[in-house]
Amino acid sequence: MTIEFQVEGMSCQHCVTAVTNAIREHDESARVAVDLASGRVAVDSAQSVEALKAAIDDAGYTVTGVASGTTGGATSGVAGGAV
Ligand SMILES: [Cu+2]
Repeated sequence: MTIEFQVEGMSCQHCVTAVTNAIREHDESARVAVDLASGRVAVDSAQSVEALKAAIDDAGYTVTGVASGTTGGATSGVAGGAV
């Protein structure tokens, strides 16, 4: 499942690496794609949204939004809500 997080506080490549590593610590096989400009972190993982959000939080960044199940582009199900 692909989960998209909106993350605040990432400002450079170091932050991208920190967030990526934090997620990988929870799920070695997770695929992580970070768009620094928009602050979006797309994670393809079997882990729960809560666990992934906690990993990002623990790395020192703030998750301001979550959208899951967005494969194919159309947002459906739980989107944009507070977690
Ligand atoms: Cu940085």
